[in-house]
Amino acid sequence: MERTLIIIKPDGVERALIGPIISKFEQRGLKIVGMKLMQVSDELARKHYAVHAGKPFYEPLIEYITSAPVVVMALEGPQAIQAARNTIGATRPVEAAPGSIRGDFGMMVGRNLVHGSDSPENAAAEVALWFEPSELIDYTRAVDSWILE
Ligand code: DAT
Ligand code: MG
Repeated sequence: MERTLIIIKPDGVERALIGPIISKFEQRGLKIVGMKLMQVSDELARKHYAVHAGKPFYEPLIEYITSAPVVVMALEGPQAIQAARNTIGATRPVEAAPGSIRGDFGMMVGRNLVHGSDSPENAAAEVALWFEPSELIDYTRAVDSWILE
């Protein structure tokens, strides 16, 4: 089992797309093990996007992610990182497949609606950065045997 960190970015919250975005992950079969609405601080934004520090889009990215509340989730499932990335779609929404979140709802890279961790190492670090252990809930869904072989 893997866990991955998902952020519904400020445009997703402001555009009233929280429900449709969560539905994509829920319908896929990914299990929500943590979820909260929060205003991201400048400090947390810079930690989360540290890998992009110095790039031309870094400051606009920090401004964007701190510009309105976000919904942050930890999702669990087999190969959850790859499954979630595919459900989110390509970084540039015009290149994202129809049916993906960015492909269905997005137009531009700087308003691409969702973040998803990109590797097991980053997923573990990001889940730990955004959630306290006590905010992550272990439970079994009654439908799990219909989703997981
Ligand atoms: P992703 O969010 O698909 O993992 P990433 O980690 O490469 O993409 O970049 C993080 C975010 O930074 C991305 O969602 C949007 C922004 N970004 C990335 N590359 C960009 C670019 N060339 N121009 C503008 N914004 C960019
Ligand atoms: Mg990334």
